Amino acid sequence: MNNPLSKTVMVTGATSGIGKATATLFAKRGYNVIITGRRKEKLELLKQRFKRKYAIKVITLCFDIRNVKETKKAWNSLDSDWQRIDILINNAGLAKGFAPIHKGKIDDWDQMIDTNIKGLLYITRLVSPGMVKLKKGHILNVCSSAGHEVYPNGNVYSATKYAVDALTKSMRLDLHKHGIRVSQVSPGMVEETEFAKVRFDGDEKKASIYEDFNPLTSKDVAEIIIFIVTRKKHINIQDVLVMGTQQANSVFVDRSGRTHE
Ligand code: NDP
Ligand code: 8X3
Repeated sequence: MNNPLSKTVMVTGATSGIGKATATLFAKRGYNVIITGRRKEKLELLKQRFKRKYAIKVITLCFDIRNVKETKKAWNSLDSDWQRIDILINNAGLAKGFAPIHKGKIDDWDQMIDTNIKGLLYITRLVSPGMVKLKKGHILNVCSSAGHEVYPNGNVYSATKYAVDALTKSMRLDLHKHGIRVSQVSPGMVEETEFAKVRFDGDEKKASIYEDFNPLTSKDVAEIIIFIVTRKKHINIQDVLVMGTQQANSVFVDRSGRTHE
C-alpha cells in the first residue's frame, strides 16, 4: 500500500444499502476500503467511483459469505498488507420471507442462518487473529432492532439477529483484553436498501413498506457507524439502537404519512 498511515476498513455486503453507504462514507474520509458482496459488477462500479473521487486504495472481493471455502479463498487472495484490517464492518445479511413459523420455508431459514450468523462468523474468524496479533482493531456488527425484540412473522430473521447480539457481546468478552473494540448498531426500518425487495422476493407491492412514514435511510445508519468507529481509543460504544422518529418499536409505527420531507 502506498500510504501505510491510511487505515483499512473491510465492509461486507457493500453492493447496496447500508454497506454501500458505509463504504462510501469511509472512502470519502480517506480510508482504504475492501468491499465485498456476490455481485461483481456492482463492486466494480463502486470501486471505479471511489477511485475517481477519492485518493484511496480499493479492493473488491466477490464471494458468497455462506460458503466457507469461497470466503477463505477471497481472504487468501489478499496480500499481507491488506490483511491488516483496522476496522471490520460485519454488514452482509438479509431477511427472507415473512411467514408464521408453521408456514416458513426451510430454504429461507437456511439462507438467513447461513448468511447472518455463519457468514459473519467465517469472516470474523479470518480477520480477528490479525487484530489480536497487532493488539488493535474494531469490529462492528450490523444487528437490528429485530435482534432486541421480536415481531409477528419475523421469527427466524429475529433469531439470527438475536444471535448477532449474542456474538457481539461474546466477541467483546474474548477480544477486549487484546485491545480490540467490538460494537454493534441496531437499526429499525431502513430505506434506500434492497432489504424489503429481497425479503419479499422482488414483489414490489409487498416490498412497499416505507411509503407512508419516514424510516431511517442507509446514510443515517452509515453516519452512526462512522461515529462509533471514530471515537477516542478508550471509548467503545457497545450498541446503538436507533429508529426513525415515526417508529416507536418493531410493531408500533406512525404510518399517517411521511412527515419529515
Ligand atoms: P441490502 O439488501 O441493501 O444489502 C445487503 C448486502 O448484503 C448486499 O450488499 C448483499 O450483497 C450482501 N449479501 C447478502 N447475502 C450475501 C451473501 N450470501 N454473501 C455475500 N454478501 C451477501 O440490505 P441492507 O443494507 O438493509 O442490509 C444490510 C444489513 O443491515 C443486514 O445485515 C440487515 O439485516 C441489516 N439491517 C437492515 C435493516 C433495514 O431495514 N434495511 C434494519 C436493520 C438491520 P450481494 O447481494 O451482492 O451479495
Ligand atoms: C430490519 C428491521 O424491523 O424490518 O432488520 O426487521 S425490521
